[in-house]
Amino acid sequence: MSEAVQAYVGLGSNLEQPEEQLLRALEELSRLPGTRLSASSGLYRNPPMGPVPQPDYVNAVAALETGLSPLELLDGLQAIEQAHGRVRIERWGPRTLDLDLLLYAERVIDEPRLQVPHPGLHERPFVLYPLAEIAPGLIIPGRGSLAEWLAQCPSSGLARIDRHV
Ligand code: 5RY
Ligand code: CA
Ligand code: CA
Repeated sequence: MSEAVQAYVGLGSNLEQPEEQLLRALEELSRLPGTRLSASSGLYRNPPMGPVPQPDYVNAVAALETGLSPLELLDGLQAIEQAHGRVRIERWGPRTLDLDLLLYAERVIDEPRLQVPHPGLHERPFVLYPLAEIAPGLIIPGRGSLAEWLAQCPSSGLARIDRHV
């Protein structure tokens, strides 16, 4: 796997035992073809952002080393979401599992199916804080350093969940 690259995936859930959804998803990410889980952040409980009233979320970020192309990886993420029984009732509504391809190597991708870096990444505390745990020195292609965005982003409402393991 000499052409393997580093990719970052955001995980979120606010239905049907969110913590368990995320722990299972981390294991499934590590089993994608040609892919290794190189790091994962802690789990953070936090209030929903956006226009839809819904339960609190649990969010985390995973670092993958993968030989999959961006669209192959996206297919893999969507297959895992489906396996978690994700159903779309409304845009930005509650979900059993959401997996977002946040970053893929240093690539900037702007296609109908896939935008990388993820368009919301740099302004969402539930992405920035867990990402900073596993990749503090990261540069977000086209947007600058993670540290600078983090400094402008209040951590209010984010509670790291103790994993009694
Ligand atoms: C804003 C709008 C829509 C932020 C804004 C979305 C999650 C968003 C969420 C999640 C938490 C959504 C997308 N301004 N809230 N809201 N975690 N996803 N905490 O994963 F994120 S819908
Ligand atoms: Ca999302
Ligand atoms: Ca998504």
